[in-house]
Amino acid sequence: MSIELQPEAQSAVDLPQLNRRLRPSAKAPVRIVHLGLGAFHRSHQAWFTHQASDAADWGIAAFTGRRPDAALALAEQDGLFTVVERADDGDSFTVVSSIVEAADGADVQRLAELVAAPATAVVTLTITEAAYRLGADGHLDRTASDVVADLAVLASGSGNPTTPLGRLVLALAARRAAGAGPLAVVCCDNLSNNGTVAHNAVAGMAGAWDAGLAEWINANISFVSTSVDRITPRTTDADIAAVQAACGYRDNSPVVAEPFSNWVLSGDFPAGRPRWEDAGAVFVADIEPYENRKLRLLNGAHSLLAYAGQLRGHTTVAQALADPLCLQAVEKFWDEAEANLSGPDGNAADLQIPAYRAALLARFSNARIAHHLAQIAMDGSTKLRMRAVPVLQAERAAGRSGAAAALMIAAWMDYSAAAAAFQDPLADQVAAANRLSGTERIRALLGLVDPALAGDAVVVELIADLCGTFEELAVSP
Ligand code: CS2
Repeated sequence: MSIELQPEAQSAVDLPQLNRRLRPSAKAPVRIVHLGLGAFHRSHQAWFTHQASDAADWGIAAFTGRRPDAALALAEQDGLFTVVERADDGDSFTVVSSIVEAADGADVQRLAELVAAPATAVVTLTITEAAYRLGADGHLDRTASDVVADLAVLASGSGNPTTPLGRLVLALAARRAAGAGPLAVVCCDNLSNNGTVAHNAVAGMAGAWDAGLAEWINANISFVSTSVDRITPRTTDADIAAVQAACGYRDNSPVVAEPFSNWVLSGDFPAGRPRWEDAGAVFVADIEPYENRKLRLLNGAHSLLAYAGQLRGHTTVAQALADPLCLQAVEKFWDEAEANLSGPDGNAADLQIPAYRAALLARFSNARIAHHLAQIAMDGSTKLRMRAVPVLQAERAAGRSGAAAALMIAAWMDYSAAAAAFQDPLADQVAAANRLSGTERIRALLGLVDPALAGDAVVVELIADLCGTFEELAVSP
């Protein structure tokens, strides 16, 4: 009797692992240091760098955030990994070789060594919106407990900082001491004016430690603003198995992304940069119109779907969008957002919003991308400040209610009280606010997102009325 082996069972044992022997590719010299080695970095900045015509000159040393796992896995493969571009009608696979060193973020000494190296020209960041530790005034919150702890470490001159900001500040101090000159810090997190935010956070942290370092940073470090875009869900075991089956090798770090990708950048690169434009990156003088379009239309709809969709019992973006109640809420929010967007040179038509909206509907509906709402729901108190608050404020200033933007905030509030696992930098304060009731609860929760709005009785009442809109089904655990 013969036994037929399943192809997966065979491949798990027999297939070779992806590495630079299996796929020979020279390691480019490190000229980019990245903080925040995760799926998005791999599908976006690493992918753009890999596609650049001068890729052979630009290697990335990527550091993880809290855990070393992603670096350990990637290091086993000499930095190689597969980008799976998942379209409605099938997958395509690219082995990306731009990451030449993957390191544990806790290895601050290596980080400092690389940032201080004269060859290093660019530091890119995907450290999450919340990691910039901005207070409601747009400046570094020096009272945040991890900021306080890192400042104490920096002041003592012994031990290692644990926040990405603290680590970067220490590394920049090493560059200053080495006399290695200017470089560009390129923020790739979804924040309005993200270059300014990164500047305020880094210079704020440096200044609280050493005024001379802050001055040196202001004079030598260019903070480039960017709008980054590529839907990239977390990699699953099924994705790993799919790569194995399709590519004939084992890859412990593949990343699945939509075919669409976009990168708009604005700012100086005093020590040079790769030709990212070869992969479609766009360099502009005024980034704000593009950034606001992306943050409010794409990310705003994402947050709305994350809270409304989960309250309605959905798990993924595509599922939530197929629910007419969620779709209607998104369309109404887009109408409000669109009314307050202005284009480059004040010409809103240049932003091609109708086409952008249609494209977003198509991208969100890609059911082959399982983009989990729970992943998007994280860190809502920070995200809503960029995604809902500016639209609500603009609508109020124009004499309208801003009800669609307010509904996003109301859905977040409902979700914060119902979610089995609520992840947020202000989770403790949110839990405390949720122990209050009625208007007091709404005001306290709103105060965590935007204190000024919490002082507006009309807005508080509007949000109180909107709470409960989506709570027809319980949040799935
Ligand atoms: C999402 C983004 O998780 C989130 O907050 O809105 O990660 C989004 O998928 C990307 O910005 C798309 O470019």
